[in-house]
Amino acid sequence: MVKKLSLEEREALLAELPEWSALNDRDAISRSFKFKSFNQAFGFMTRVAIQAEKLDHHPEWFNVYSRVDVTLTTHDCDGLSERDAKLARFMDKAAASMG
Ligand code: H2B
Repeated sequence: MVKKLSLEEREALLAELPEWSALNDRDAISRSFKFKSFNQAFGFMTRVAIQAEKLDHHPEWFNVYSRVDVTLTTHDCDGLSERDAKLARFMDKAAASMG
């Protein structure tokens, strides 16, 4: 069973990842990524998809042209877990390296 993040852990996570915000209506975090082109957005999604399979942890996301809106939550614990933290960190790094 996956453990939900404590209040302290959530606060630390949001401080560490300032581009992400907690949703009001769900126990989840979200971020909107903006790229220069569809090609970059899809390249980002491809990298994240491969990592998501490795981690066995998958994003909810929505793509329009060069924008990718992401929501992360852990269905197995019905809330936020360290798995979301891991994937969010990976996404931030991948997006920063898209050039
Ligand atoms: N992704 C997310 N976001 N949350 C989960 O709880 C989850 C997942 N569980 N990907 C995994 C797959 C699980 O369903 C499989 C069976 O390992």
